[in-house]
Amino acid sequence: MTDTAQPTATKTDTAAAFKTRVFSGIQPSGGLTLGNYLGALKRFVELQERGAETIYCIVDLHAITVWQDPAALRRNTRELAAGFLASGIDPTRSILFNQSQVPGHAQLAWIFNCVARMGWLNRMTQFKDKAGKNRENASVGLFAYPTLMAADILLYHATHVPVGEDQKQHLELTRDIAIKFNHDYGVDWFPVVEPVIEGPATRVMSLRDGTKKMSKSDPSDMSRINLTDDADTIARKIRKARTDPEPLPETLEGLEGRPEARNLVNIFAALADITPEQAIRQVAGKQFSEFKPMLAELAVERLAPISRRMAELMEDPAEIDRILGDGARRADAIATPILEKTYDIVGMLRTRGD
Ligand code: ATP
Ligand code: LTN
Repeated sequence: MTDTAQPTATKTDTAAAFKTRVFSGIQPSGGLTLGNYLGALKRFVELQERGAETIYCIVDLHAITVWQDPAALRRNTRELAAGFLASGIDPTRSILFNQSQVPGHAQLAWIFNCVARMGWLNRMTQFKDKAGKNRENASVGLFAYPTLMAADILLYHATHVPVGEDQKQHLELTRDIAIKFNHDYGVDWFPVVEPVIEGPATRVMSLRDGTKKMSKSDPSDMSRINLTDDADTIARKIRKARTDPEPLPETLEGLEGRPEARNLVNIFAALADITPEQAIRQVAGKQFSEFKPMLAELAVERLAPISRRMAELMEDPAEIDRILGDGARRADAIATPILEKTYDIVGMLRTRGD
């Protein structure tokens, strides 16, 4: 794979005209959860290890669609960078940076605000969930969140986007924006992206309610495992996780209608790097009183080195800043020609000559 994404576009074969390039983002809006790790970070590392060209972004502009205290935002941005690095992202093989350091994201988002339709954004379930009952009081940014996300991806002509299940609708919108832009301007410019939503943990559920996503913004800390939780806290949260009174079934079909049990089995599978089928075979017939300590031990074994490494990295914020700065420069070098060409397609006059 090379580091250019200039399409050799032919009208007939768009997919083949673009090289594989992976892009994904995470918001620095609080601590990382086990959901973020299994649904996103762990997958990001796997793609890096497979040798794909990988670009990972800390989406600070997305974070401010809801209020963020400035000092906390700065700290969370560095802590999230530490989370990426501690999980195995190698800043020499992947590009790691924070979104606001590459101005093209906001610039392309504006163009996409003029491509996307109000009706499309009105259907976004994340907006409805996050805005809650009082929509009049939601920020305009929260409504336009998906156009900025489309810009993140298309600014690099990314072709593959690993995310958790909850982001599927936003990726469909990204495809719609690319298609409409190409159609409106009569070009074959933006690729139609492929969502990469794979593995046993695309939707890790809350430990308190197996029908709700594990979320960093859930008011109950007992609902989630944070990457920074210590061993005792992880064990206590798993011990107290909601379950049902039945022992674990022999087959995956037996988890039907048992969302909490299914969630714990899926988490076990993802942490152990096995399939849910293999996981259920290992734990079939066990009571939760036996399975939960097994799961807790595995979770501590997998997460403790990550949280230890995060703490070490946080002791040297200057090094984190250096890595993000270097990543931003490399990202910008890919983004700028794509943005310039996009402005040209749209008809923006460029006369500064610099
Ligand atoms: P919030 O829960 O506050 O909305 P979030 O953690 O969903 O925040 P992000 O930080 O932007 O939002 O998510 C980063 C990545 O983690 C995305 O790819 C998202 O799909 C994934 N992710 C988040 N929660 C889960 C989960 N419970 N299970 C699997 N993947 C998840
Ligand atoms: N909306 C995503 C975060 C995000 C993202 C992206 C993910 C912002 N831009 C581009 C993939 C590609 C979320 O998880 N809440």
